[in-house]
Amino acid sequence: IHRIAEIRLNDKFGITPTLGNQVWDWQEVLSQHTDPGYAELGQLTVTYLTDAHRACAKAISKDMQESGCDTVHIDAVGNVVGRYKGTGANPRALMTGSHYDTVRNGGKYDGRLGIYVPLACVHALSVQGKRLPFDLEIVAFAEEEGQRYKATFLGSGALTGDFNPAWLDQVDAQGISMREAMQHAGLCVDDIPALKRQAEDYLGFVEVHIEQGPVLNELDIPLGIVTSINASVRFQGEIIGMASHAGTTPMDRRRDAAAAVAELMLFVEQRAAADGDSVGTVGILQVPNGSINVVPGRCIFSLDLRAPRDAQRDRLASDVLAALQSICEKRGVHHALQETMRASAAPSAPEWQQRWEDAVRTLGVPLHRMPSGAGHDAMKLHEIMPQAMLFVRGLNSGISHNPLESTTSDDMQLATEAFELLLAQLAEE
Ligand code: HGY
Ligand code: MN
Ligand code: MN
Ligand code: MN
Repeated sequence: IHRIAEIRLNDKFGITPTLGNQVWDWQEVLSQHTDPGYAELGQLTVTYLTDAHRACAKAISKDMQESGCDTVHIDAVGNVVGRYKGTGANPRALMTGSHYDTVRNGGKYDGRLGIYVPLACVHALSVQGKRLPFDLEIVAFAEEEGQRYKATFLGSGALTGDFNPAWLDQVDAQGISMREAMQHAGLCVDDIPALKRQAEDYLGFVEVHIEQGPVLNELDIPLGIVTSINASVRFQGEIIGMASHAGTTPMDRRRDAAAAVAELMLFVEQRAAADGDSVGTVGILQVPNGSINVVPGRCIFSLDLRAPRDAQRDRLASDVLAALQSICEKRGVHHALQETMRASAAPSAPEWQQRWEDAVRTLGVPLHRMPSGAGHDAMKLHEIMPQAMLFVRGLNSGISHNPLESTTSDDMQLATEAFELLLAQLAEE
């Protein structure tokens, strides 16, 4: 751990040595809220607009209020928005934040770290009675993971004008529509279009996030500078074959839907690997009402394909879809496929990447630039304003989307110090 002597940035901002512990504590409290059925398993799952999700929104609102945010509100899609007013010298605000929903059986830090690191800085400024020349707007995005509904980046998308009204009619596994879930949560659907932010009102967007990979851990570097967020595309689909008797159907007479997906899965694995820096995942492979003695007649599956550049992603996707077509023809099965998300690569804005680099350099932390294989809210805000991200090292080889996801309060402290330095530098500009 690179211990850094306490730094006096200048007469305006001090570094508070306990911020890392405060971020740690906030996240521990927040991780107590989990969806029904997961608590007894000791698993963290907070999906869009469940009671646990609403409890998280309330907890984050309280933390924002207690940290000195001048205004805190929950917006029409469930984002929690806290604003720490500036002196008004600069009419444009700096936006920051990340998401508070999780994947099923996820980790405590994915998303949440990016809410609490900036909030710890607001708390330190507020305690010192300091004001920045610009407003700082912290957004806890309500939905990024697309778990309960296929509506990835819904929270940040609402701010960029990308909320898709068709999402309202999607139903979850219990048959509850998003519209009903919003009504149950007291959210007003009609107010969603007004959430769109105007680019001219903002300086930019910065996001702190755990790396969710092994690179910083292996380099033993606590912070990383994100150069670009990879392009991605996601599909949900199903293959329809013919259910038949497992004992009497000869192997050359089967229309096995699951075997077709399995063959596709192996194609995705070797085709993505062939690029070297693409990734392809079949994360969902389900035989609905499957039986041990029935050849699968249906198989539901997902595709998640990513690459550093849009064109590379598109080549990967077209090869995978061509393979799907030929596998289906060969096996006499059919497929239905729906694209559920597409996001372009989001390069960091040079001036914001530079600010993170200056902050990390001032901390004396070795500089490591790296792409993000994971998608982040920053790639949505990228569509309307300049953005850049800071990665925080994860333990356990940076494993994520897994309860083993973890980092240290020391590294949280360094991330908070880097954020304070970025704010201080911006305030000087
Ligand atoms: O899947 C992702 O990249 C992000 O964690 N939503
Ligand atoms: Mn995630
Ligand atoms: Mn995330
Ligand atoms: Mn029988």
